[in-house]
Amino acid sequence: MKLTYFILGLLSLVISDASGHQAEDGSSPRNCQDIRENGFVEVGHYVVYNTVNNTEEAIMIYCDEKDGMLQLVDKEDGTDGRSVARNCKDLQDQGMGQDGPNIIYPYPDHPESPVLVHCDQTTQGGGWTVILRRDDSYDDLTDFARTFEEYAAGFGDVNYDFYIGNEVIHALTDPSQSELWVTVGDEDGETGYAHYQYFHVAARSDYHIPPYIMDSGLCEGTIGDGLQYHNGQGFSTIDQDNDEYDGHNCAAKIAGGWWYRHCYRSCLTCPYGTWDFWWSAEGYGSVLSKAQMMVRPSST
Ligand SMILES: [Ca+2]
Repeated sequence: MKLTYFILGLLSLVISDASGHQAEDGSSPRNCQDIRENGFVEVGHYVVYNTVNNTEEAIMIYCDEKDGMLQLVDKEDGTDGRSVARNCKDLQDQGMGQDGPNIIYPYPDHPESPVLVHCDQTTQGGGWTVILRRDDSYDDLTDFARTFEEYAAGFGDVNYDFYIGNEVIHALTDPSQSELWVTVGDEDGETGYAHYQYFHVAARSDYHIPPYIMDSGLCEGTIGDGLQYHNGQGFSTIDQDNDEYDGHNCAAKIAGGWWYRHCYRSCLTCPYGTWDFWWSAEGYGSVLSKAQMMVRPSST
């Protein structure tokens, strides 16, 4: 069964990547019938395209055989058989364990809403959904001086530097327990990691409670615990001050969204080429040129 899913997973990715996904009349496949007319007859997961708000959005559906034809499967729960992969660990468990871009459905209240993410299926057994990547060696660097709403929704390109968005991070880390894997690199090529057995970002909430409160714990690795100082803090951006520094918005001065306190011991969203792009912990401190954060459901 695993092998079958793996082969079909590869097939669906081929469809999603190749120009050959277009139907004979030049349109993109919208359902299993289009897939079948494109010459695919295997049961499995396929990428099709739906028009949402006048843009084409890729979604993954499951096509089963019925009366000798590939069709959408109507499941007993009334859903149409779409993949239920809520994160990259689910994709790995379904046999779609390739590194790189893939589609997940992270929102339990909106299971029809796809999100394009980058999966790491290699590090420490894989199953990781990347939530942040910075790398100053890319040609076109993404600006991380963004508004609260931009940090909520996410920005950048999952193939390069990006922030997946606080709504997605909340969905990925709540309510079940999640692990976090942080890697950093500096100008001299030195790299290190921190593995948190616990990482959680709370809901957006209202103005009585700071939004997207972060908590983390049980850290081991080579760069120390740069998040501990920020535990329990809400998320601040250039246009929304949720830090503990009265009369001062840390994010406005530093220009990256983060869980500032008074102000920071780490900031993995801060501008490239500055001292603010920084990870500091007991026994470690470095100005960075690269950083990545990724999460997966806790295995314990
Ligand atoms: Ca403040």
